[in-house]
Amino acid sequence: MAKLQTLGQFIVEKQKDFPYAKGEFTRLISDIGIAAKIVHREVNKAGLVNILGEHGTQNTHGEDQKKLDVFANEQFISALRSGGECCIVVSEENDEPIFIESEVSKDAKYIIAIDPLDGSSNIDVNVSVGTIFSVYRRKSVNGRATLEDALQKGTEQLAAGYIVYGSSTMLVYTTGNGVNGFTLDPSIGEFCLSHPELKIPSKGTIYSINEGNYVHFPLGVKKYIKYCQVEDEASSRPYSSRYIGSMVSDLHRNLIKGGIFIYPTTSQAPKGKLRLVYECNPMAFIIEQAGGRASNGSTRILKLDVDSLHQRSAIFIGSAEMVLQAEAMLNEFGY
Ligand code: P6P
Repeated sequence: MAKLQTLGQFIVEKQKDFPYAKGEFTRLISDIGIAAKIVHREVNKAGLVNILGEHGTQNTHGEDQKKLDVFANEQFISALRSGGECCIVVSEENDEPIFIESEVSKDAKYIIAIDPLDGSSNIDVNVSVGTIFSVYRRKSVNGRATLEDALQKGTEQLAAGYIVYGSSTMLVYTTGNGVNGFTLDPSIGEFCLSHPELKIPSKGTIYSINEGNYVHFPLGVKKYIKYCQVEDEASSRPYSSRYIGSMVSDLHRNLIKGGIFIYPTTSQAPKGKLRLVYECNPMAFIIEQAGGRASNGSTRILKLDVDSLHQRSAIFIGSAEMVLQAEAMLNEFGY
């Protein structure tokens, strides 16, 4: 029986790997872990506590009943605010950055970009959802942190991770020294190391894309989808099509089994749908650290300029050989 190692024990042991240790990162990740446990609790009883779907219902205090993604957003922001290490939160749920200026956060150096509950439209039908987060260090040196601190390229990330609220709740993260996965043991309320040094297979037999948009895809994407469907025993094709509609769940499966996830530009979404800052960049950092590849079809995701908080990007991400194949077909037939 392997020795049980909690997330907290792991971070302390690995603190030497984190350039700005001194416990700051330990505090950040443990704050995120606490919020994740609270969200886990609500996600897992969502159908019972009237926390589903639309606004309009009232709780006992006459307040609007929170949609689960709003609830999750509040939990992460509250944990980061009280933790004192975070000076800006960029959230999918908030148009503007949240500047944290409190006594406890006066020396805070970190920016967190977060999608608090990605895929939340799935929650009402009991399909797994996730949280995605990125950690940056502020570049401005004194006074109030600035918007520019929140508009850093993906290569500047100090850490990135996701929580997937599925058949079990897992936290997977990287600080640039590989990827490690922790499974929540609700009986002790701890994330425990369950998937050390995760590596994505260099090729797989799963492709994940919403083929309902086929008519709107660029020709290169159409050609790649047909490539996946051709019978060719030597390359284990046709591949399997697996698409949950929840990025964290699709990417977590492909990280473990191998595969490619694609959300390309379409005629209706000419810049793509997924958001660069709190979806594409963190997932690209994690997948690259696991030995995979992530691009917008031509440019490495982590190298893309970040011009606005909620900008969108196309994304081709997963097993390196599969992403390279897709990029080659985009290059030949058009983006
Ligand atoms: P579509 C969920 O809404 C999300 O942001 C990602 O989690 C998911 O991969 C994608 O959108 C699904 O989008 O257009 O295929 O429903």
